[in-house]
Amino acid sequence: MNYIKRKSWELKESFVTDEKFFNDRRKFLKLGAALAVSTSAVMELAAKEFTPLPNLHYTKDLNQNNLTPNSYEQITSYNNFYEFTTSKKAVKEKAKNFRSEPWQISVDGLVEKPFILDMEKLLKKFALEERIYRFRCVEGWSMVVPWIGFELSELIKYAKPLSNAKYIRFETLYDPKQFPSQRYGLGSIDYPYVEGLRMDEAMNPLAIIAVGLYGHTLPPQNGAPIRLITPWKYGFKSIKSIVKITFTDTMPLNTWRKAAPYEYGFYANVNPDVDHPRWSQKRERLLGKFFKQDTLMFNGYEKEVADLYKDMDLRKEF
Ligand SMILES: Nc1nc2c(c(=O)[nH]1)N[C@H]1C(S)=C(S)[C@@H](COP(=O)(O)O)O[C@H]1N2
Ligand SMILES: [Mo]
Repeated sequence: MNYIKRKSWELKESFVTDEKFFNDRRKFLKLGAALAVSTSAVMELAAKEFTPLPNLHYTKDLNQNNLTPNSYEQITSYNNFYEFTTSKKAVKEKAKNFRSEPWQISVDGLVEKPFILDMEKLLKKFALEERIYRFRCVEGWSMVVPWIGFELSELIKYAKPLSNAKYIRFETLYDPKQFPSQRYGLGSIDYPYVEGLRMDEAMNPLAIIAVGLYGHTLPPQNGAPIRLITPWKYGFKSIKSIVKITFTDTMPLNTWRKAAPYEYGFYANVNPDVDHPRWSQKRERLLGKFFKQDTLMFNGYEKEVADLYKDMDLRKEF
């Protein structure tokens, strides 16, 4: 681990989060002197948050949209992963012993030949790149994440789907031993978690298979070891911990649509003009910000994806 980073992390842990100590200005200044650094330098160091050192090789995103990523801490401490718990702040702790190694993904359905992909092999087969994307949960919060992954279209080409394959269906691991909600039937959804895309959506260059964030392999709470990311759609489309990919000619019944069809559709495109039946989708709270910001059509990716839906009534097919 990088020395400076570790030092800042330790400072944060041992001193600054200790409010009593922090508030005792005299002691604090004495400490500053002892360390032979100014108070502001201590505070600046302390303000830096933990980010793991990269363990993946990847090409950097040029970040032409000039997005400012949320911190690693924010992205990995506030999660939706119902298999562990419905409490966003508790996922990280409940998921910490998740075994995502070894991991296999079966690819089947309307393909030339079904096959099984080893996670290790997959990481060698596809060149990784960083994608800094906006991410908008249907609940009204959002973040900016530097994902590491590869285009879903690459995987599709590799899988050689038949011409009658119109949709792609994804399934999360079913393992009640590891996922408490699968054991106890919690979260008011069916398991395994299922998602799907129309083939032309799946082929869009924005759709990626993510295997990391901040240059490091995905932590369990964010869907280790492999998940989908479709940044123009609400977060629930971005299915985690995938073990099965099926090419099909019928629209997959995705988990949230199955649970509440009047509230969640198949497309789930981010759309500030189509409210959720129980709340407005016009605005969102970016993690770490106090004031809400406007939600953008297709989450700011209109130029890239609007064409996919030009003949659709987005109110009916939400
Ligand atoms: N298997 C599975 N995938 C899932 C979920 C889930 O509960 N289970 N939650 C979804 C929802 S609602 C959101 S907002 C995102 C959250 O991703 P994050 O925790 O990485 O922010 O994951 C999506 N993928
Ligand atoms: Mo979500």
